[in-house]
Parts: sequence; structure tokens; C-alpha cells
Amino acid sequence: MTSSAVAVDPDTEPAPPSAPARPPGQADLALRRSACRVLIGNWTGHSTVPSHGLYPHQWSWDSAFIAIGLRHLSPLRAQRELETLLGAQWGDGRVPHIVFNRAVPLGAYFPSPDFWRSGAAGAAAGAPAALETSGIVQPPVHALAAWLVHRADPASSARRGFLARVYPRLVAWHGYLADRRDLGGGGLAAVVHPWEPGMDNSPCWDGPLARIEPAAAGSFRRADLVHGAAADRPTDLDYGRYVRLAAEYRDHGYRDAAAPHPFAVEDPGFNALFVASEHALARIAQALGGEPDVHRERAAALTDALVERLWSPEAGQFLSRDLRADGAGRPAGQLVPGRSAAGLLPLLAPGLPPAVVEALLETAQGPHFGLGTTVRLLPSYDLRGAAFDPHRYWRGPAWFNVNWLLERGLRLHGAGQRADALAEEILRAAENSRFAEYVDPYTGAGRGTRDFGWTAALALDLLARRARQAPASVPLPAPRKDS
Ligand code: 2M8
Repeated sequence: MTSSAVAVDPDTEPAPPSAPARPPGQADLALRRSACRVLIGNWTGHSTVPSHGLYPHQWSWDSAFIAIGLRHLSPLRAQRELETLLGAQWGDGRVPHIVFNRAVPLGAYFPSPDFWRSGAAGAAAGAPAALETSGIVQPPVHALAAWLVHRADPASSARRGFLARVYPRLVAWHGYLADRRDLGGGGLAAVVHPWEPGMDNSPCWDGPLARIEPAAAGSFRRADLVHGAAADRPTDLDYGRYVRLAAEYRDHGYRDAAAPHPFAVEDPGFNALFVASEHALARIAQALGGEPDVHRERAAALTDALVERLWSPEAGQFLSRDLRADGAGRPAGQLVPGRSAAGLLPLLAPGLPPAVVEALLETAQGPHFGLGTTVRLLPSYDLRGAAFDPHRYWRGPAWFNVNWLLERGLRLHGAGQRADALAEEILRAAENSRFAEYVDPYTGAGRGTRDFGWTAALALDLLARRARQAPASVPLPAPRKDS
């Protein structure tokens, strides 16, 4: 595939208020209203739940995506969404993947606060005593979200000192990832639980997970099956392994230097978001009159490490690196052969070598991902992979956040027409599926829970982009003489 337009940096596009606006059509207005209804319904007073049933607390990367959409509805709420999350940051800089809402009954979600025991078990790592959180993390989308939220309403952001308050916390968060999570010593952040890269049940984790002794089936009670179909959700065996890994980390005080981390993987999606957010931190530093170069340098070093450690010229995409031996004779430090959509997300990095960009664009449209050819939306896993399943959670379905990120990456690297087409499909699927958690990549049919937070938020964001973009490509009707 060749790039279809001049590269556009989505972060330097005109801020919404100064951009030319097309009056949105009736269909866009209706979709916008529905998306706003979801975001208003999922708001709890200080943050937004992904879904009241399946995920009734605050999730880390969900909140970042939600803030990106919420900024079009209420910039103030979007700021508070991120402030609430960052208010639960630990002393060592980690931003926990769940911030629990004490008003929600304990049994509503598993693993619940009494499993994580953050205040007691995480004391040495600086877990806040007054809040209940998990002890693992999720991808660092937050600085990118903070920058986009600021740009939606720079005046209220400045008045509230939003950037000045979140900047040191975001710096500490990135510092945690760079200093404590570089378990491979090659300059990338490693994830230590399959929930950390956010693509929990990816077939890429099957190998690294196989060496984990699962927690006994009767030792925990899943809450997810009350809300989701068993055929769509992870198996009990996988859950047993998730529980074992989290319990072991907890029992080592969530201290990365002490925990054995039998699951330790460098994920290209996680690190691509680290790069994008480090670039956003540079912009935030500049806006605050501070020093952006340190962030630019880290972004460049991370980009180099991504290419050096995770690029596979044979696959034409990035792969994960398993930092541990598999117990069946495979040594530590091997690339995991499975093709996850995470391996295309480094398109979010502006400084990639052109040959890598070209190969990624080809792979996205080729037989493994079928973008613009066999599927409507980018699947989460290789269409040709033996483990591909269009319905089971992260093993093939299309997710709205991943597609939104890809849309952004395509635009960044000059594939504007492909990005426009993808945005249309995202909006169509969001509307037709009632803001589903994920969809069948071939048909767009909704799966998982509905009225899902980031689906509504990112649809709102794309609608706002469409309204800004339209004058360039769609001629406006001539104004009536008398108006
Ligand atoms: C899913 O993960 C949670 C655990 O964190 C779960 O299955 O219970 C994933 O899709 C994850 O990426 C997402 O952040 C979370 C909440 O939407 O749900």
C-alpha cells in the first residue's frame, strides 16, 4: 500500500474551537446524542465506569480513552476523569489498573479489593492507604489523553491548572515504567500479567501462560460470567492463571525487584503507547514553559528499542518478546510468533523508519488482518492464525480502542484515505451495535457488554473529527442569499 496523503500529525491539528465546522447531519447528531447518553449514564460523579454490570469500577486505560471522548461533551469532566485516576497513583509512580468504588458491592467484580489488598500488601510500594486499587497496570495512554483533553478547552485547563497538576504525576508514571519495568534491560517496559497490555486473552499469551500453575478452580469465584457469555470470555483455566500471577505479585508486596515475574513480556502495543504518550509529555512540558527535550529523547530511545527488539522483518509487523524460558526447552528472550493487532500499533510512533511504516501498512491490509478488504474493522488477532476466534474476548474480535489507535496511526503516516474509511466503519459499528464492547470483525455484529464507555467516547471523538474535516472534502451548500 502506498500512502494516500500528506502525513498529518493528529496532535498538531487545529484545536476544535478554531477549526472550521460543518453543521453535522441528522444521523451524526443522533449518534452523538446516543454516545453522550452513554457517557452521562456511566459517569459516577468523579469518573466513568466502562460498564455498570461487567466493569463497575474505574479502569486505567478505559479512563484515558473515555476522557478523549468526554472532552467533546464536558472538558471539565474529562479533566476530572484523569485527575481521579491519577489521584490513586502509588508512591513508586505506578497508576493502578483499577480504582475501586467503595459504593459497589464486593461481589460485583472479581478480583475484588479484598483480593488485591492494596493498602496493606502495597504499602512498601507506596499504595495510597485511603483508596482501594489493584496492583498491576495498563498501557500508558494517559499523557496522550491529558494533552488532548487540555487542547479541547485550553482556557479552563489553564484556569484549573490542569496540566501543571497532572504533569508531575505523568512523569512519575513514565519513570516507573522506564526504571522498574525494564525487566529485559533493553529499554522497553515489560508487562507482568496478561491484563497489563489490556488485550487480556490474546493467543500471544498462551505460550507464556502455559508455564503458570493455575490457582485451584474452587479457590475463587468469577463474577464476569454473570454478565458475559462463557463462549466469549476467557476459560476457567486462563482465569486460574490470572489469579495465580496476581496473587504472587501481591504476596511479594507488588515490589518489582522482589517479585519473580514468571510472566514477563515486552508488548509492542504497550510500548507504542508509551512512545505516543512520551511525545505528548513533551508537548505538555512545552506548554508549561518547561523542558520538552528529555521527553523527546526518551520517545526516540523507546522507538529505537521497539524496532531493535520487537520488529520482525519476516512477519512485516512487531511481535512480543517473552523474557522467560518456557520450560519446554525454549530459551528466554524469544519473539512470540503469534500476530496480534498490538504489533501494528507502533504506527503511533512518528519516528519509525519508512520501510517499517510501509511494511506495517501492507500487513494491515494483507491476509492476516484484511483491513479494507475482507474485514470491516481490524481484528485483534491474525485472521489466519489457528487460535483466531471472531467472538472470544481478545482472540479475534475487533475492539474500538484498537481501531481508533490504528486510525490515528494511519493518519499520522499519511494514509489519510484509509484512515477516513476506517473511521466510517468504526462509527457504523458503534451505532449498529449499541456501543458494544467489541464486534465481529467481519460483520460488525456486537459482542460483549453494551453501552460500553470507550466505544461511546471514541465514537464521539471521531464524530468531532468528521465535523472538522468535512469542509476540506465535502463542498458545503451555498448559503441562501437571505440568510
Ligand atoms: C477487560 O479486562 C478486565 C481485567 O482488567 C476483565 O476482563 O475483567 C479488558 O478488555 C481490558 O482491556 C479493559 O480495560 C477492561 C475494562 O474494560 O476489561
